[in-house]
Amino acid sequence: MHTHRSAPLWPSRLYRPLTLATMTLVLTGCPCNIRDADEDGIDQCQDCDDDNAELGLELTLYADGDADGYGAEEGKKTCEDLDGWVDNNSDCNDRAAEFHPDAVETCNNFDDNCDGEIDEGCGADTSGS
Ligand SMILES: [Ca+2]
Ligand SMILES: [Ca+2]
Ligand SMILES: [Ca+2]
Ligand SMILES: [Ca+2]
Repeated sequence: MHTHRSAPLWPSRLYRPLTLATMTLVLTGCPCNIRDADEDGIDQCQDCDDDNAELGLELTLYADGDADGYGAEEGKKTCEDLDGWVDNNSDCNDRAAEFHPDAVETCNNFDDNCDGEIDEGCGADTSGS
């Protein structure tokens, strides 16, 4: 026994497609056609302070504890450059300036060049036994 249903399960008038404008607003969080008040070339949506041309895009900076030019993991959002902070987080050891991605790997049981491998190219693996 089968019943043929011609009506959909829910009325189609409940389904209201988003307009393009609504979607743009949802995706960007801001209608970004707003004029750049301080004329620093950054529109109001992305400008930290659209009344101050000195302040522009929001930056994500990472603390560089050992001052080797490479930051460590936790970034923070800021509108201005900060002393002791850099724009990358590629330092694998932010307490030792000799360890960073441009360092030369040496046979010292540390990952000098931050590639995730300790003493690669050092010949015999001395770990274990
Ligand atoms: Ca560092
Ligand atoms: Ca370092
Ligand atoms: Ca290494
Ligand atoms: Ca090493």
